[in-house]
Amino acid sequence: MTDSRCMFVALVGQPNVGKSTLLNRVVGSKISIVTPKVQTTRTRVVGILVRNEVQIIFVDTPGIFEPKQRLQRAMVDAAWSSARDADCVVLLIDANTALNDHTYPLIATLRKRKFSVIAALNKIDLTKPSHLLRLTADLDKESLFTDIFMISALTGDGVEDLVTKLAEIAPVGPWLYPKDQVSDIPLRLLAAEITREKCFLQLQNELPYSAAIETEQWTERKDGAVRIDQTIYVQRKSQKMIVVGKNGTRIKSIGSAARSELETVLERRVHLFLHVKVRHDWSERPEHYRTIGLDFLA
Ligand SMILES: Nc1nc2c(ncn2[C@@H]2O[C@H](COP(=O)(O)OP(=O)(O)OP(=O)(O)O)[C@@H](O)[C@H]2O)c(=O)[nH]1
Ligand SMILES: [Mg+2]
Repeated sequence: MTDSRCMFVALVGQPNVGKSTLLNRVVGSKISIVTPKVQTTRTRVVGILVRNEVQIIFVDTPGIFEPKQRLQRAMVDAAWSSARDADCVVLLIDANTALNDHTYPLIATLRKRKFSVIAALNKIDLTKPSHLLRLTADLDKESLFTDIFMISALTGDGVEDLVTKLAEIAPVGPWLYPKDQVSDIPLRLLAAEITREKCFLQLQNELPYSAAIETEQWTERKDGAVRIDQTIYVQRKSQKMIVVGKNGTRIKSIGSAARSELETVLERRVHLFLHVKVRHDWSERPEHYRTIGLDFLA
């Protein structure tokens, strides 16, 4: 292809601002999990979009916050390293908030880099116009953003304008992925992420943060179905009891929600077997970080 163009766009922002929702929206399929809880995304997730001669590679990142534990540090580190490697950063801001002690340090860090930064005010479906105007004026004062978009990743409002802008500014260069590819996430990891999403949605409070999911086996069956065996690692025995639930009801319900979504994503029948194990130190084990694509930071 002549004059092909290609660009890496990192989606960064505080936890829960809608980065993963936007990624799924732009590529038109669910590749990054979404929940109402903060710190859902743990690693970088790539979504690829083709517009005429342009390939835009979106990188969804874990939310940026003040990390305390090792896993959180690795998550924030992965977010910043994706931003460093990008041609352009889209800083997502929840349009219902004001610039604050969490946003200013983010803006200050982005200012130090040489890539262009676009602001996207998300969740405008919930925002009063007067508030939007004030927030836009405050962002404008920062003299950092080449553009400020107002979007709703949930409804799709304004997203097309953002994508059009990105396609315009993409530099000349060869495509890095085949034309039809929408992500580079391995299926085993995607399957584990789907189960993790259901754990986030069905388990209360801190429990989902203490859980990690691994796809242990992936067995193709002669009838075209696939058998997937996964382990949910929790850190304490009491957590295992909660995940399993009375007479196994909770784990059954998590499994059935995950299986149903897996069947949609994989377009085939799925037999999902979930096992729960206590491994109190999973968040201290380097191999776990490798499995989900994070660096283990000393
Ligand atoms: N009303 C509304 N809700 C949204 C919008 N975008 C995202 N959400 C909701 O906000 C919550 C968080 O969305 P995510 O996409 O998981 O946010 P995130 O920035 O990826 O979060 P982390 O991975 O934790 O950093 C979910 O409940 C979404 O449904 C939007 O445009 N409007
Ligand atoms: Mg996310």
